[in-house]
Amino acid sequence: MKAVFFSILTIAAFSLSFKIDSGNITEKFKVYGNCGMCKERIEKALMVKGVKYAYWDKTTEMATVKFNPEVVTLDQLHKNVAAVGHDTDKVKADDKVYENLHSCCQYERPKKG
Ligand SMILES: [Cu+2]
Repeated sequence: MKAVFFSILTIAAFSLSFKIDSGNITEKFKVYGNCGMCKERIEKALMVKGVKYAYWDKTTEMATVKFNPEVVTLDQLHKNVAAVGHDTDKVKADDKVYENLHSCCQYERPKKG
C-alpha cells in the first residue's frame, strides 16, 4: 500500500515539474522535415523570445518546445516553423518557401484535407 502511494506521489510530482516550470509550459507537435539541415532550420525558427528550449527529433518528426505562453503563443510557434518552409500539424508552409528548400530538405508533404 505504501509503495502504491509513493508511486502515485512520484508520478504527480513528475507531471507537475514537466508541466509547470516558472510559467513555462512544454508542448509537443508534429513538424514535417527530413535531415540535419531541417533540424537546424526548425530549431532556429522556434528559438524566439519566450522560448527556453526547442528540440526537433528527426526520427519522429516531433518538435518539443518549452516556452512561456505569456510571451509567445503555440500558434505563433507553428507559424514560425511554417514560415521557414516546414508544415506542422496545424499550419501549412507556403508552397514557394517549400520549393526553395534545399532538395534534401523537401520532405514528403502531408496529404491535404
Ligand atoms: Cu533537410
